[in-house]
Amino acid sequence: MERQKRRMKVKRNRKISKIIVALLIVCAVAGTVCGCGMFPLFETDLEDGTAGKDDDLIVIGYSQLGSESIWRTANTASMQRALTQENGFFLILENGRQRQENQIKSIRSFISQRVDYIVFSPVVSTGWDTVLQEAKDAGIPVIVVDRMVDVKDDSLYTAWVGTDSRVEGEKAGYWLEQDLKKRGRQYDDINIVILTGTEGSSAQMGRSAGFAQIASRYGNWHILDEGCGDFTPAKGKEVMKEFLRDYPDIDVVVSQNDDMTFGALEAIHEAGLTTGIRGDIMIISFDAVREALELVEQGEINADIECNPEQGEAVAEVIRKLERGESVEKKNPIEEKVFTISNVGLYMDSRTY
Ligand code: GYE
Repeated sequence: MERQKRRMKVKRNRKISKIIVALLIVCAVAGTVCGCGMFPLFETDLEDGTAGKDDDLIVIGYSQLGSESIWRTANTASMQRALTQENGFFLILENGRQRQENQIKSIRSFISQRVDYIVFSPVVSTGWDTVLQEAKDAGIPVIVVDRMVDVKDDSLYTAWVGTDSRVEGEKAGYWLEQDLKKRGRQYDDINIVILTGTEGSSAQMGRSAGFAQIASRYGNWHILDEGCGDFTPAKGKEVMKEFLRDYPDIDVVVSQNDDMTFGALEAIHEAGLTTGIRGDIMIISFDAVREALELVEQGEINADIECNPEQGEAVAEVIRKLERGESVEKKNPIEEKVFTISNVGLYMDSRTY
């Protein structure tokens, strides 16, 4: 009922805006005729004077946090593939360019446009309570995608679709534990450095906490340092260079996404060192984008912990259920694997990103 009332309002507003547009077009044409063109003419569906064909589409305001990594590009593409007009959606996509204030502005704009749903991938976990309360007060359901929010009242969002970063961090620790045992190095001193993602993001906090939980069991695992590579290749290379300058005996690099790994590999090779299953330094990475899996296949990266960006269809399904008045799970985690040289070949042909 709530959505119907809101949609009636949207229809009325659309009619008002179309009348204004009509007047502007008349002025523009008049202006053009008298040689003082006011506005560039733009497409509109005034011909039949009724609301556009998109009236039956579910209007989605989607704030994507940025375009910082290959993973992010795949995540955005997944959402665009699922939330199409053919599938019954009208998608308004805004790029937050990795800044929370941009995302908050977008969410407020979606509220003023009275969209049917707000979908967003929060660049960091905290600082969303106020704007999500505004969305709730406007009666607009919010679906959190990819990363998680840390809010006082979790009724501020209807559902979350994403990946469990803490489990991903634990998987990295378990893999290292098993691999050291296989190599007969479980009692050796193991020097580890960690390239972390965007500070305060659930992906960074989850992966750090998950790996730390396993590492804390082993007194012979020494985490020498952590540095923020902000999920980008450039920053990853910069931080890795500092690590190589400060620590001559690094055994393992844990890099919280493949983009930072690509930068770190450049720095390691420029220092005359090698990586992977036969290298000087072991590499554990996250995301499992195709380019990185090719390096796993070549033995350059020891293990890649998958973080599946294909979340669009799951988000569309949650919205369809809500539209049918059905209940939805609060948390909707996406299935993920760990890739190593022993299994990666089975999956290369089916990778979509
Ligand atoms: O690992 C990284 C992206 O939020 C899980 O963000 C995502 C992370 C992903 O920049 O590549």
